[in-house]
Amino acid sequence: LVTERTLVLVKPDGVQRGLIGQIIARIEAKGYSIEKLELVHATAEQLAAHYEEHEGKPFYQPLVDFMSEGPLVALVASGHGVIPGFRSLAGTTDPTTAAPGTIRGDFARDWGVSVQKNLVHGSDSEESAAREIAIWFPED
Ligand code: DAT
Ligand code: MG
Repeated sequence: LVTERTLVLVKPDGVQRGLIGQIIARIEAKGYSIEKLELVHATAEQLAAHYEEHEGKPFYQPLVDFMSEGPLVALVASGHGVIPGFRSLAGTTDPTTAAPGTIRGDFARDWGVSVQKNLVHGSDSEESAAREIAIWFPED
């Protein structure tokens, strides 16, 4: 059994709405372990690195602005298949169509208004996870 690690962010909308506990509860209920966890106000450098794949897209600047509106929770979760597993818990990017039972499907409120306020981030590949963990937990 290979233990995988992923980088999860509870975005500023999730922190502001008091959803940290419910989101982490779902990660733990699935059987994943929390290895690292930090409440942090993201720096411009961290967000530029984290979202470098989206630089130049029309939603990039609003996204980075939103991500610096308030503190967020960065955490490393581990477990077999946790990278696709957490993205499955999160639901699709656009909360409008995120399935009921997913974090975005159950809790996101700004459907139809803002795709970016979708509560969580989860790494999309092993390469992304390694890169993103180094951004939020540089001592790792
Ligand atoms: P995900 O977070 O599901 O991996 P992504 O990596 O494609 O999605 O995009 C990163 C974030 O950017 C996403 O969580 C919300 C925002 N975003 C993506 N596509 C968008 C769009 N078309 N309009 C506005 N915001 C968008
Ligand atoms: Mg992504």
